[in-house]
Amino acid sequence: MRIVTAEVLVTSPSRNFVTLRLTTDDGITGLGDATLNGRELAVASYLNEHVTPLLLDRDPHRIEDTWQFLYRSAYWRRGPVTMASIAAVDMALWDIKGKIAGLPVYQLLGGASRTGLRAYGHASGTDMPSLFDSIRHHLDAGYQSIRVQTAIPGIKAVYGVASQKQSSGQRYDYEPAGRGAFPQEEDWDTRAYLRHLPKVFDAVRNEFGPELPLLHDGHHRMTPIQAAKLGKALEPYDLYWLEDCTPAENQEALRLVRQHTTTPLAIGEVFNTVYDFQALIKEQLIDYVRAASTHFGGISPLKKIMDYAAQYQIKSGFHGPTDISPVGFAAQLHVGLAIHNYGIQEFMPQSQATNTVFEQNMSFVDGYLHPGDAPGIGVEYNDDAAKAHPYQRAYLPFNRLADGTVHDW
Ligand code: KDG
Ligand code: MG
Repeated sequence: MRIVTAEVLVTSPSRNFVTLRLTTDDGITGLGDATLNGRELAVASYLNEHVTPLLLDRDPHRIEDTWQFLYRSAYWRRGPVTMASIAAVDMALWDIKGKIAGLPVYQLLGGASRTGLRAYGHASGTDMPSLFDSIRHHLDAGYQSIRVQTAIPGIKAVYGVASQKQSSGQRYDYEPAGRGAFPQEEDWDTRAYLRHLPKVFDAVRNEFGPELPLLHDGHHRMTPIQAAKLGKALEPYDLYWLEDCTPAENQEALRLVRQHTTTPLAIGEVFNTVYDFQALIKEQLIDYVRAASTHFGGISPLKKIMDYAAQYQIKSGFHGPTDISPVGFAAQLHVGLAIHNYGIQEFMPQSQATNTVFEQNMSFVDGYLHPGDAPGIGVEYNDDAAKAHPYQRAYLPFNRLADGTVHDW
């Protein structure tokens, strides 16, 4: 068996997606997600110019060999563009292998370790009543774990607060990347955030009681000592996790944070290789691995990092915003179903237009996700629907402090 075509498909149903489709000489197709929010065409170009020509005539069964060949033969290793490209190839090959075997990918990874995958949803509000409404809305929709993001007095728009207006005047809904020629500028004040957030969690616990698992995303904005202070301040509210409390590239920061707080820590949505997690796992500086199949080199390395993490009782919390396409999302559901050390899955539903382009088998019932039992990854690409949505330039926002300094977004 050999690969005869390799197509890079770019579509923008309500946001941009890059998908790789491989076809074998038997006519079996495999899909992989290569979406890198705000830098989509760099990955499309990397795939088109440097990867797809190498895939033709290769045996699609050789997933590990193809992964190692693409990783090592590039010489210039790692980085989000390279690893999203390799991820797409890896996923597409697992999809093909599953279709050949007539089995969903989770069966090839060892079979199901559970019946469903607990998911958390994104509640947010500009004030306490709207936040409570949003939490109730998520509970009514079946979510049994809730991420809480809130507006901060004095700050115009904050990551994750759906009802706020972006600087463009549009609602800051699920997708933070704004279509347009230039990234939108937002404002930020960490001291105001640190003063406000514990009050919000205090109110949420009083309203919803001690049982409900609550999560929060700090989105890389604190210094280590600020993150330590926040972790300590939130301890009475028993968070499931505090995510991305500091910028992820300074991994030593987590040592300092860990010395000061027992609030569980999750990090790694911007990591792209197992090496980024090496020290964090070995030194038990985190509790949850936030990698996403799409930005981490695919299904194969995601399974490997979770097997490594299992030795240290560290669990999964794979990144699942809408910039992980339905293909990448389903791919990591297969991993989550198979591994023993599953924790929780972030779930942000896609738009109707996206769900028309990507035909899926996934289900979400009573707060639990399942990738379905279709052979392979379980997602098909509707070319006709995709063609109606050409690429549109879009950028993630950036932050400036009151004195004009650029800050982590
Ligand atoms: O493209 C950026 C998003 O993936 C990111 O802002 C989402 O932090 C995020 C999350 O936890 O979902
Ligand atoms: Mg995050």
